[in-house]
Amino acid sequence: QPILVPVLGDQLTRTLASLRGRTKDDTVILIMEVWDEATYVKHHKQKIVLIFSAMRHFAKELREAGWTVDYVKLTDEGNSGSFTGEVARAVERHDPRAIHVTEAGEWRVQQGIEEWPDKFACEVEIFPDDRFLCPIADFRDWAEGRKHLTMEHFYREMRRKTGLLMGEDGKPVGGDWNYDSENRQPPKEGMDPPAAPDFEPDAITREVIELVDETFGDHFGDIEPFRWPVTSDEAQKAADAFFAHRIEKFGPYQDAMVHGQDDLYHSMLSTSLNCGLLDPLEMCRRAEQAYEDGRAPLNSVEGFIRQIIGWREYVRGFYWLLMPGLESDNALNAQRALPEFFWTGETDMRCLADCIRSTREDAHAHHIQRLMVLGNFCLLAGIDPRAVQDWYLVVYADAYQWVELPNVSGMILYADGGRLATKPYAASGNYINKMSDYCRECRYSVSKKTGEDACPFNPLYWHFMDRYRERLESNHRVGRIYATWDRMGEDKQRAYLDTAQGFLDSLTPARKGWARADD
Ligand code: FAD
Ligand code: DLZ
Ligand code: SF4
Repeated sequence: QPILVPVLGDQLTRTLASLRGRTKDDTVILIMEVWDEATYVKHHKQKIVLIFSAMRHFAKELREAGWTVDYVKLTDEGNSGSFTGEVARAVERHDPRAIHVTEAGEWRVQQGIEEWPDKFACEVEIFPDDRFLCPIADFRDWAEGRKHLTMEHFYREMRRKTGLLMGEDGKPVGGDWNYDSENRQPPKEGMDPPAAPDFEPDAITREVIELVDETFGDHFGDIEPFRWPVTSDEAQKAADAFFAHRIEKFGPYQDAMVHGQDDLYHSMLSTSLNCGLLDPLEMCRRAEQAYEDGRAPLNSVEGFIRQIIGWREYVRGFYWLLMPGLESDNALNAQRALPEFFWTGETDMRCLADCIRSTREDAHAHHIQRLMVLGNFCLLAGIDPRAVQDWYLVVYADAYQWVELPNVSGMILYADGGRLATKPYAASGNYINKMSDYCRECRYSVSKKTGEDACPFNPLYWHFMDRYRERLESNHRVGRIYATWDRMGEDKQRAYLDTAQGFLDSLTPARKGWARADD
């Protein structure tokens, strides 16, 4: 009797906890394309292509290395459509003595796995996912008794724990923990970052593209050109290119936005990290090496490492700490429907239109686009958190709920009541103008505050501040802004509020069925 090892679509790692230590002659690895996962939201077509193709390539590599892989295709006869259903069928086929599975990344899936010991007669062992550097229990311990879950404090512990950028004396290399103040440069005129590599679809990917096009043709997003890495070799090549050509300027231009340029100096590694093709700690060590070799400055390298052992680990711990409540949190009681233009890109707001274009074309937008353009809009306009969560989960190829939800509910919407961020990241058009070239050719004027031609972010900002005065005035990081508001006088305030209200009333709500078949 073999041991059955189900491997989920974001567990495509040879050293996965449940695979480590297994021997080829008594193991059956089960990989399943299932309807439920492909449709619990209507994922961007490229996200499904990426995951199915990466799963098929992973199975091929394992077989070539001598493993027994039971691979269930979406269209296989009898496919039950769910993980539990497919494990049940595999138990019938293989009569295993035990099931070994690594815990799921997402709460929804983990709930299902936790029922397996009752459902199946054989032993079920659930392994912690140690591709993450901070075990869920350690995050809980860290969080216990803390009023504020400040990422920076967590990050410093992770630096100490991993030894990354730490001197012999236990102090951070360079003397500071954080070089963020050096990492906020606006884009330079004529900036021309070396392009991130594209990966041509091979026969396996082409077959998946056809399948997805036929089966999920009504899902959001362009299916081609498809350029994501789908094997660990390709992902390593993407990483090589980043560490050779782009990490140097990663830090300074991390927050910059340029119309039509989607990658800039970003690593473009999240899709590979999240489905298991790359190891996060190894990526951080490579960044550290680039600093030690003098190929990249400390602010870039520290910035990159902080995103991974800081933010990435932090949001994952935060997710497991606060689920399932986090999904329904709505501290600001935001109720507005998502505008239709989030799906069509048809808006005169040039910044939003460009971010949505990149999202549609590549299933990607970089961090500051997600945060300060798309996210800031949703915050200011008071969009219902559930609709925003669904959108982010659908549209990005790197989106899994464990990383999407804390970013959406905590970082952009303040829907968690301020447990992740100490203040809402609300900004007027001025921020976008400073950090991008969007405003120059926009139909709206970023310098106008009220009236038809005013950049909508300007009146929306004050509309938001006014709406939440009672809650925000006592926040020491925002409260002072109300003195400015009060100095404006009633007429000006009225003009702001009326312009914002007029704009909000003009928004067309998204039609049903974009994010979920049954919404
Ligand atoms: P880089 O800019 O090169 O950063 C390096 C790595 O750091 C990323 O690959 C990622 O693994 C990690 N990282 C950076 N910022 C974050 C963050 N805030 N949270 C977690 N990890 C981070 N990232 C996802 O992987 N999946 C998501 O579903 C996702 N949803 C987001 C939603 C919102 C509202 C916001 C504001 C951010 C979201 N992010 C998400 C974080 C971030 O935008 C992406 O990780 C990043 O844009 C991916 O591109 P990159 O690999 O070039 O990142
Ligand atoms: C996102 C996704 C999709 C679209 N399809 C599958 C699938 O058919 N089979 C699978 O194993 N995984 C898929 N995934 C990724 C899973 O949703 C992911 O593994 C879980 O969310 C982890 O909790
Ligand atoms: Fe965006 Fe306003 Fe600038 Fe237009 S003017 S690009 S809407 S910030």
